[in-house]
Amino acid sequence: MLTGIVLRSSGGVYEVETAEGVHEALLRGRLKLESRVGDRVVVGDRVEIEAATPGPAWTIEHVDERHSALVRRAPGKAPKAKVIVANLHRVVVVFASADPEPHLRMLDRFLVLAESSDLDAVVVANKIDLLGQAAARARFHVYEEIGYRVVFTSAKTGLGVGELREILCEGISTLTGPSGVGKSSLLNAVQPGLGLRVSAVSERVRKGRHTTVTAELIHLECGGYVADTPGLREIGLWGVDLDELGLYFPEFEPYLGHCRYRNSCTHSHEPGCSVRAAAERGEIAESRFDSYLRLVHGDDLDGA
Ligand SMILES: Nc1nc2c(ncn2[C@@H]2O[C@H](COP(=O)(O)OP(=O)(O)OP(=O)(O)O)[C@@H](O)[C@H]2O)c(=O)[nH]1
Ligand SMILES: [Mg+2]
Ligand SMILES: [Zn+2]
Repeated sequence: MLTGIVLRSSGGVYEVETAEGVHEALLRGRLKLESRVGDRVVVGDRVEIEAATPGPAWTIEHVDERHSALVRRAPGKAPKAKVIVANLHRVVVVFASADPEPHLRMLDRFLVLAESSDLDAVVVANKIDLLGQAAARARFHVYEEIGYRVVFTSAKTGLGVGELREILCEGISTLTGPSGVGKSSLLNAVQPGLGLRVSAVSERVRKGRHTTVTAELIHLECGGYVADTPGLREIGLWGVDLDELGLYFPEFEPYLGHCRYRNSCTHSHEPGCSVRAAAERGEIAESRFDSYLRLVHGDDLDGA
């Protein structure tokens, strides 16, 4: 029996990194029947594998309980969870400063997803060679103001890549964000020689598909693990309750509990709402409050 971590999977075959190298393993029949949230075994899962006799194959005999997971709502009508990565420490949300234009409302949703999963979140503003430092900083300033670490990078010029590398060298991170923002390009810059596939934004519109198609976990030379994931066109939240949503906007924190309807205020229409008053005074950024309201009013929340 060997213990290891799942690096990637395709067609029911899992690549498991163990102290004795990487083995390909199949899921044991019994495990296939067990119900787990989302997929049975995903990238980042800690597993025990055993050599099947006879033959060179290995089987996954046991999957450890996950200490964390990045979970989104699976596309489709029926409410279903999809686990993107298990056992991670942080989410690195990558947006481009330009090409594609950053949709900050979507960034807010990624951040809510990270907060609700109790994961550290770092924002990366890539392609600053296209927009310039000053303009990119102005654009993402609100996130720095509310306490997120924002790293300005260019996979093309190498700017900020060292700073990103330092973050990724510790623990398990996941790069996530829309398609074409340069997630794979950044990882290729962080560790030259990785050779992850990248392709031009205009190309992919023509082909109508993403360049990275499945999540895979990369063990960096500096020690950390990082998952490259396919870009998401939309991000459906999973496991986020309406009455908890305010907790996932860190800048609301000083005002929560000061609303007239203290515990039941949804900060949308109630009189005497301390959060809305703060937004009206400009202490909470308009764009962020707007993102919040859209989540409250929308049908974006699962089970709502
Ligand atoms: N100018 C500029 N172009 C970049 C930068 N980073 C990436 N690109 C380009 O942007 C395009 C998309 O890059 P990818 O790395 O494939 O993007 P991705 O986020 O991995 O996309 P998916 O795998 O589809 O999710 C490629 O043409 C890259 O060369 C950058 O910092 N500056
Ligand atoms: Mg990619
Ligand atoms: Zn309120």
